[in-house]
Amino acid sequence: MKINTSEFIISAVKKSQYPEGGAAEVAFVGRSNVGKSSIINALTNRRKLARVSQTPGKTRLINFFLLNNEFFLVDLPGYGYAKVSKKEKESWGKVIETYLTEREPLKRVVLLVDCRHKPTADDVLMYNWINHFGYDCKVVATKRDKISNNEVAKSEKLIRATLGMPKEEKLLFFSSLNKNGKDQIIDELFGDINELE
Ligand SMILES: Nc1nc2c(ncn2[C@@H]2O[C@H](COP(=O)(O)OP(=O)(O)O)[C@@H](O)[C@H]2O)c(=O)[nH]1
Ligand SMILES: [Mg+2]
Repeated sequence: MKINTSEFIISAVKKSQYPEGGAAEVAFVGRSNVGKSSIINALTNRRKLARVSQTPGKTRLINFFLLNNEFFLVDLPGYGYAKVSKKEKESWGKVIETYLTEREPLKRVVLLVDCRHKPTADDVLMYNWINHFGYDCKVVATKRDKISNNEVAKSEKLIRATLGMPKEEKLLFFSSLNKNGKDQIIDELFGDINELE
């Protein structure tokens, strides 16, 4: 599959702002600063589709991007940024929860984790949530360029064990810097989008 077009549609907080029409959705979620905006830009071949921010924790909205005029890539607010108030964290939680619990067109959630670190308690919670609500889940380890080839196996083992991923579930590695294996990642994340229940 190829991503030919990508178009920002809307930033939403409330359900009433989500796009209508029922096109399938693939949501991206992860800790703030995990590289979510970067991978969205890399996969869509756009420099600034999702703003890459040096200051984490700035995105509080759900951004909907229409890809190939066919399906939505949904950018969920990052979680786990330490320097925000408890109240703000709760409001993000609500925004994400509302979307994840009540979004019929949502077919898959892509959980991003940093390949250099053990997934956090929030990552584990998110992974369990995605599975609990019955969405297909793909885990992508970001910033692959930051570790050596030798370190990949160790990273994979730690991520799998911490999240409790079943053996048959793939763990994908990606670098938004060198974009190695981009076509394969696109196929894995979007190729079967119209076949998912
Ligand atoms: N080396 C490297 N840096 C990355 C990669 N992806 C993101 N970054 C950097 O990590 C920081 C956070 O990235 P961003 O995409 O804004 O993360 P977000 O908060 O999850 O949207 C930025 O400084 C990026 O340049 C990657 O694959 N490799
Ligand atoms: Mg971002």
